Amino acid sequence: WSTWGYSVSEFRVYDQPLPEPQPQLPLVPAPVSLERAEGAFVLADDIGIEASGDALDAAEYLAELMRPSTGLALPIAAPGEAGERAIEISVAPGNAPAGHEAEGYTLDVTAAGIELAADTPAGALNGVQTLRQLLPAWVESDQVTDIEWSVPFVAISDYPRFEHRGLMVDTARSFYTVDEVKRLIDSAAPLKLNRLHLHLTDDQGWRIAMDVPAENPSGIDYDALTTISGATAMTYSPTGTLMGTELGHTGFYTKEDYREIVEYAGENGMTVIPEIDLPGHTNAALHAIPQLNSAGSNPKPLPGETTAPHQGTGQVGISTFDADNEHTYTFITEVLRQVAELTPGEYLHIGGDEAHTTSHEDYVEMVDFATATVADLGKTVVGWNEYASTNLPQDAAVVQLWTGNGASTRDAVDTRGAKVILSPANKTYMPQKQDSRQPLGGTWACGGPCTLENAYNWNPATQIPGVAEESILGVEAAFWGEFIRGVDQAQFYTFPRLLATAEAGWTPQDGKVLAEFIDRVGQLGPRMTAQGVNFFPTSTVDWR
Ligand code: TNX
Repeated sequence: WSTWGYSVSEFRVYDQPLPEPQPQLPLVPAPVSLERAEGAFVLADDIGIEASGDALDAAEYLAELMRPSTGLALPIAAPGEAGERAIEISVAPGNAPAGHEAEGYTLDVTAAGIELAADTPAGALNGVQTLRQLLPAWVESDQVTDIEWSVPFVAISDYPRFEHRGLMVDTARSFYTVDEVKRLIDSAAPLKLNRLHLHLTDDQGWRIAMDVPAENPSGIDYDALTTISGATAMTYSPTGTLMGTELGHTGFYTKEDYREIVEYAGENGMTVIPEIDLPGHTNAALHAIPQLNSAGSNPKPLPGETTAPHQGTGQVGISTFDADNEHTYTFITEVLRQVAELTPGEYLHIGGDEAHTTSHEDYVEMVDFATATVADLGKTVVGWNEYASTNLPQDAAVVQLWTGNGASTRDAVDTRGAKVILSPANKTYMPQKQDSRQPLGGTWACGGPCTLENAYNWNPATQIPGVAEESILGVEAAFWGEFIRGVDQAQFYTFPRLLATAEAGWTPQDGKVLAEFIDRVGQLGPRMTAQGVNFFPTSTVDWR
């Protein structure tokens, strides 16, 4: 008895406190199925990573993540050649949980080693992100850290609830450099988010370089989009007060820059979805291209101004292309063609929101033209929910819902076979205040603070009455840029609520328990700190 540390007389069965619930592992999003066993696999100098099938990218991603902090060599070897105790990553048919081949994986950690198995490289990367969260938080450090590197024994079988788990970044109101976008990708990828939606154009700026085509009968100077409107940004509110704490950041991506983002996102399991917003939110294009300014185009000068188009205020719904101007269609065709060329992914987003100065008839004419153009380019079109009222291509359109009761979105699902991305403002709008300690941001979406709990407590399958789970492509956090300047502020508003959106996109509804989520978020604090993610210290979370 003495080896157990107590004597028989101290051992009272009935008045002992109940055992503490088993502490949760710090996994966000929570996996579909997780079994734990007592003990942990301890990494040592002799550990190597074995890659079989198409697993090399995942193996290298893991090695590059672990080498700086562990100081281990972690050589990558062929199957069976990394010694007795290895991390084995296998990509082969039949590995993933049945029915979840695209992104599912299994992860088994035992005394014998670590085995990660998936059907696809995307599934293997998802498993790597889980393994990452099972390693000590210091794995996020870029300095060698002298601790015991261990992974708890687990058997995990996992796959996403939805195909689309996105983050939208508004680069138009305030610009993010390529390095800043990479930092945002670095902080989103561990959450298994797999789509990066870049809002590239708006009233206040145009962020993607376009070439002047060889054949250019309309004489449009496409360079001016960025030489003129790549040098503007969101600055003041319509009443002239400074939005945010500093002037909006200006800039634009060259095509080279943009390809670099697409590639980096791809390495991190994220597909880039570019958005060219039209026919509203087009002030920056109207400002740069004289041919687009004709009788039916807007904006009008704002009160107190004498010249149009105006730049740089937070006013929305002021601008539109002119449906009766042939250059409108030449411009849309050329821009979408060049953007499609830059886009290996399946989707092209054409905005379509808040065209408040456009008649419905003109709106439909321009949006129908744009959606047909995207279809001709071999891409699937995405647009904000306003565009659900147009003649969307059959079985080839995605509606991104941000506002309203979803009636037109439901119609588009029923009559056009559209799929839906859910970005309801009151659940997924990141620049809204989390609590009153956040100085910037709006409160309109939630009628008060948009709390972490609020961002967690919803069910995508019941969000739009009459639109079932099968029609939901996924969820997306929308990070609008009126108030926000740079990555530090971006993360301060996006984290930790982005964790709630990531779990809404991944974890089955019956696996979601708010109290457990809040506990796991608290456990991820040190990890985000070590990674340099400037998260907001939400007051309801016990941050460790
Ligand atoms: C509405 S959401 C917009 C954006 C703003 C956002 C926040 C949507 C499709 N359009 O232009 O940035 O509200 O103010």
